[in-house]
Amino acid sequence: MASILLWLTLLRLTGEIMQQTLKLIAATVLCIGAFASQALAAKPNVLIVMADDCTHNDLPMYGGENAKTPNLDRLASEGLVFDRAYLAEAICQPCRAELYSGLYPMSNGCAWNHSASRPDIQSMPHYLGAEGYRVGIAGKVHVQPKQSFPFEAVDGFDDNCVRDPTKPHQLNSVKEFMSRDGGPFCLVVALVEPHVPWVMGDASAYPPRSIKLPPNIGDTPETRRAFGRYLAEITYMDSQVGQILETLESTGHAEDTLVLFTSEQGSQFPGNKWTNYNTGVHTALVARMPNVVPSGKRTDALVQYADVLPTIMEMASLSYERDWFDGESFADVLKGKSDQHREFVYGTHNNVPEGPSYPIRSIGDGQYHYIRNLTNENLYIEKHLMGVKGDGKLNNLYWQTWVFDSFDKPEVYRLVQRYTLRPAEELYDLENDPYELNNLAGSQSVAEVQQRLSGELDRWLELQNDPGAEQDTVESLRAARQGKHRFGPAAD
Ligand SMILES: [Ca+2]
Repeated sequence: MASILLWLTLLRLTGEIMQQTLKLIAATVLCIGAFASQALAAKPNVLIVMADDCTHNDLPMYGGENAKTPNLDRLASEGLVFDRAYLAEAICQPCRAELYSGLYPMSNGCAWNHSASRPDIQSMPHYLGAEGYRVGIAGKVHVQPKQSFPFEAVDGFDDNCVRDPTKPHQLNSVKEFMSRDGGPFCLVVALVEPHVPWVMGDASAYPPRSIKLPPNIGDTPETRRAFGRYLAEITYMDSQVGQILETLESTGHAEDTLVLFTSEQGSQFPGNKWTNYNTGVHTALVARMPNVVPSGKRTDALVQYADVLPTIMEMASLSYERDWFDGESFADVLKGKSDQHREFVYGTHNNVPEGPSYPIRSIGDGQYHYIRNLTNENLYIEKHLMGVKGDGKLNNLYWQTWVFDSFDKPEVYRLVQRYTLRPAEELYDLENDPYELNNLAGSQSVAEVQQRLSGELDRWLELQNDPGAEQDTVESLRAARQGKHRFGPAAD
């Protein structure tokens, strides 16, 4: 009898233990479930929309006095506008390689247009893909080789800068990519406006005579006509931004997506793209994410394209090693916790194959911008401005009118001179001279600034293992195209 009682007691105890264990398992499962859903919420989608060859301060949000951009204005009112965002090299391919890899041109290997990054580097698709992201690109890709940038191709947008106006873009594939199950998305939509040829949009909305040309643009009738076509493409680009954001909204992801808009580098007009001037390397950057990124605010934080990928990693709570990137995360700026980031932004220009060798290096601290022209005894020539090839749409003819009008227009002559014949060193106060028309280099009043920026530029060039003029050669470009990069930190 006693043994039966003992047996029953044991059985009850075992039952209780079992019950408690089951409760514990259930609680653990619930807890894991809750953590998993929290972790999922911590991985936002990312949508990067890029313009192409759009000078940042031709946009109204940066003081542009001509272009109409209602969609970008609305995005700016909903997000955070960066007043001091830069890229290292004001040409399509190198700046994209920097953005997607988080590495400066010398580090990722793409320091010339139409070249290639190192075949062993990792980029956005690798780092985010390893963390469960679907990483896609629609439109212009223009980075090489494929193994360094294994984006999923998303249809619907022209991938060629030379846009065919008879083939409209369509948003079905973008929508499908955003809506698809299977992890968060990171999607780049790289538009090809307002890159030449300027064939999209309604140029009649910008009558040449009513345009207020920026002070670094030569005032000739042909330039005014071209500028009107460029402005029409900016407005067309803006309408695409609006449609892409509407598509995001329609998928229900407007709230859990970090949206970044950037203008890429400056326009084809002389003194912007292909130069390290402020209208070349200074880019528009707007970030939006409801309840995370402050809305309707601006920041002076100094940031650079190499910072964007580590920023996305931090915004998604993904761990990474500091030495994976040259850039550093500015997530604290995005979250409204800080208004400061870098002390300096750095720039490079190699002119081959866009024209004869003309290496430029530069550095900025937000207010002052120091530019070093390494072979300034040579003429600066950009072959795409000569208009000798094509039908004049891609290789525009306005530059010849600058040269022609130099005869009796001193202000145009000065711009031609500024463009083709440069001093060894240039220093500008961007706060008072954003178009960089008054070179302060050598002035006693800014001697300390020049020394500080010049010294820091030297330090950076050494870190980058940059050989200077020797890099801007056909041989170096050819080696890079073959994946046999001759210089740079990774070549050691
Ligand atoms: Ca471009």
